[in-house]
Amino acid sequence: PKPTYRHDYRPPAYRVRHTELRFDLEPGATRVRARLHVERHPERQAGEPLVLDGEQLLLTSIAIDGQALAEAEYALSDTGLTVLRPPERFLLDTEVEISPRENTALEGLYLSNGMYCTQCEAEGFRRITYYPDRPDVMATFSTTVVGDKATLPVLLSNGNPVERGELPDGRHFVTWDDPFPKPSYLFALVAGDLQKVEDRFTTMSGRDVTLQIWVEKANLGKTDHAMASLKRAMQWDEQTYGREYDLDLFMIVAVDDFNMGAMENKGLNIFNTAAVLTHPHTATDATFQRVEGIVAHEYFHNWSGNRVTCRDWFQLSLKEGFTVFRDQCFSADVNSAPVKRIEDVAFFRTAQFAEDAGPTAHPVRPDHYIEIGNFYTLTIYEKGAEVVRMLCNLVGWEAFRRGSDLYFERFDGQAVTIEDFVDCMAEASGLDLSQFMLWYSQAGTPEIDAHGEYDYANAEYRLTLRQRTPATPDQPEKLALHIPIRMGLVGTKSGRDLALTLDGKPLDRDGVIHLREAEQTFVFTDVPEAPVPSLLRGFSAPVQLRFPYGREDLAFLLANDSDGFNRWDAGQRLAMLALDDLIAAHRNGVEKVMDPRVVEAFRALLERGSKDKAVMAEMLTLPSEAYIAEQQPLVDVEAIHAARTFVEQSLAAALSDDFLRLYEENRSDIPYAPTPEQIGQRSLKNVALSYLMAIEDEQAVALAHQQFEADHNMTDVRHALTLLVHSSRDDLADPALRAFGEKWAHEPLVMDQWFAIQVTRPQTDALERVRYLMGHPAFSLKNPNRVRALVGTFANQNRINFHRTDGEGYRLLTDVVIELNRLNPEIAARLVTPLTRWQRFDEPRQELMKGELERIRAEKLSPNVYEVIEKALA
Ligand code: B3K
Ligand code: ZN
Repeated sequence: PKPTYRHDYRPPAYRVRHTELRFDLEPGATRVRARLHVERHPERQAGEPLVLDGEQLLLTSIAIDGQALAEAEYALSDTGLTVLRPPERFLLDTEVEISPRENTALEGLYLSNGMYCTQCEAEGFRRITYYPDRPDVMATFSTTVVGDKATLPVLLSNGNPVERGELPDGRHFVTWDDPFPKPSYLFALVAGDLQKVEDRFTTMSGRDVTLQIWVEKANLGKTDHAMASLKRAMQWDEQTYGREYDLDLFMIVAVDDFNMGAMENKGLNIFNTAAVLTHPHTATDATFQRVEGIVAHEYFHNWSGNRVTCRDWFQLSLKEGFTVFRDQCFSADVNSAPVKRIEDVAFFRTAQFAEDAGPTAHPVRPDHYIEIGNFYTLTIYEKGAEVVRMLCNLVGWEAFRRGSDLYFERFDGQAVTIEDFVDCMAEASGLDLSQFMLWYSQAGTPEIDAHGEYDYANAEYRLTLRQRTPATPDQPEKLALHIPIRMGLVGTKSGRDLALTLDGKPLDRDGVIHLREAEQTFVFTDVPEAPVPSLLRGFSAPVQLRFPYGREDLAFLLANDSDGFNRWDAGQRLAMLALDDLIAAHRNGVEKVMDPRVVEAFRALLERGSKDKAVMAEMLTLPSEAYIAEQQPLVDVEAIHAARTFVEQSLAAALSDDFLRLYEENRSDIPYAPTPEQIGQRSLKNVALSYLMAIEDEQAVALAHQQFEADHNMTDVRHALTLLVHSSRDDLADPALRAFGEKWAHEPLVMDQWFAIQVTRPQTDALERVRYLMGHPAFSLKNPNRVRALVGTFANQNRINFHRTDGEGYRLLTDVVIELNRLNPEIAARLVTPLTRWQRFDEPRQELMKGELERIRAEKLSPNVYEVIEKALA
């Protein structure tokens, strides 16, 4: 497979004005007839060939303006069809045959549990018909779906239904018109035995929109939260961005087999059941919140993605970074804003930092790819969102909103670039954003080394910042970035933020300094008392910032920082210092001793309490093993696990009365609701229970058991079950697991949780369980949710067992990746990720991991897996 380069972009030679499709649905042989209204691009010469993409299609007829083409007039290959000398303007008719039943890659048209559905982004449409399958070709679509009326009573596509009728042989049809020009990646079709839940929304200009969520009958009771989230999102986008919905109908469909969370097809969003269905007894608080965020994300794409789309796939972050930023702000507004930020940053610093430091690191706007399906990454999505957030903070919300209005007005109906977006922001704010553009082209996580000095005699504080971005694959040298750093100086006497004067002027209200050079010193004057600096407040830039804080400084910030995010971060940094010592002790075989200052800081935190219980729960949560690993020069899996367990147990032993009180205070019998208050309360209670169970005394065991048996809601049941299953006592684990598994055998999404809980057990039998459960009737390698729950969870979240020194964890993952390379390359290429991070581990593990990567390389590989393996072994 050959790479595609960003610099090779050329506008298409031909445009498609209108696309007419007709599907005759049959599992093994679906007929697709396409009529494309084609015309030459005005800027391109006459007589150029028309290049259409097409894969795994059987062409049965082709004609131009009603005239069948002779064989010499076109050329067919594995990847497409070329019409050699087309006229200026013409109708192209093709007919192909495809097999949805054989489609296990879940790209294009496939069957999921008896229903037909599509996934076209990025390049799935070429598995449906011959087409210029690129986002800068935008056409209106008219789609007729024909199917068996008994088994496929519901036939859906984009836009509005305009005609329906009966056909011979028990078949029927519906025709859909989508009046908005769209690229092929936003096309969708769904057909099956589905039921709908309906609601309405009136837009700000008075359009009455019908909202429908389509599900299998058994899931009818699980759509309330998604529907409520959709209405909230529609209203939020009107109020916040002035964007309203543009069709009379908005549909969501839930499907079992889906590679991603969801897809923003125009007027017909298709969702993974895991990203849309909820019920208090089957879904946890985290799932409720995830559903809310994804429903909003896909809805927001209607403007940031659909009305204005990407010129080419290198611009993917144009729609994804902006839309993730929009959904993050939405979730922050309708829930606890500080907790949303803490959760997002904790995840980002673990997973995106790891991506940026590994062999698949790439810029927010890549320069080349082999398989675009491999670029739906944390860098494109989450780092892209951080870059948009920095833009918003740099220009201020008002200018950002003006820039956004300008962008949507100027480019409505077009396929554009990241420059087009940033130019609107520059124009609306009058700021020069040229240095800022480096955030889009440079890969890697910038590292900032900071140090400060207080000059008592002159009442000055000098802060020196040095930035450096490490080399990444094919980017050895990096330039200095424009990095906004929000900060404060907290007076050690007053415990308050001191007024900041920089260069004789008060620093702006937000307290942002701009680092633009490799090294810069900022001199703050009129600093009346010695301060502790609070840097990178709210995680104002996606960087790794180091400052030589002492433990007293961190305990002080944990207690006094006015920025909630940095209060949390101070606690994390404090825990990290203690963990570092314990990791060293473990490695050197020295007895571990708990740092009393950490215990005292936690005690003070527990005594102070907090209004926002969810924030409190976050503050009491230790950094994850994955985050700790990310902070180490070389990952010592056992030492990290031992150190973290030791800290948890030490805190539990020293503060068990406080945790017990916290648990009791936050118990509640009121009926479940996914409100921020209830969610915060449950998190805090469950954090307390985790600490209590860390020492597994009789009382803790009894509480966990009671909570499991009470069966009040899935959040509490799942948490209790996890603690029982992860405890050292199989007499607790086995019966609880059995009861849960039997009760939920008919609910695939709950069985996913049952799988995940077992395979994250720290006990040494975890790996054997994975192998055993792969034979469980509820498991299937063909369903991405099952694969993620069982194999993905094991490889990513059970670090001590996945990294077993006998290499069995690596072997297991490799076996699965090899199978999936044939069945579903997109999922295979994602699943292999942990093995690609081999550089981070000790020699023997490196050898084992590379050996497994070589075993994969020896297979006949899909482009997806090929690209990842080549990078990992480069
Ligand atoms: N745009 C889709 C991504 C689908 C890509 C699959 N290869 C989901 C989203 O970001 O909303
Ligand atoms: Zn998206």
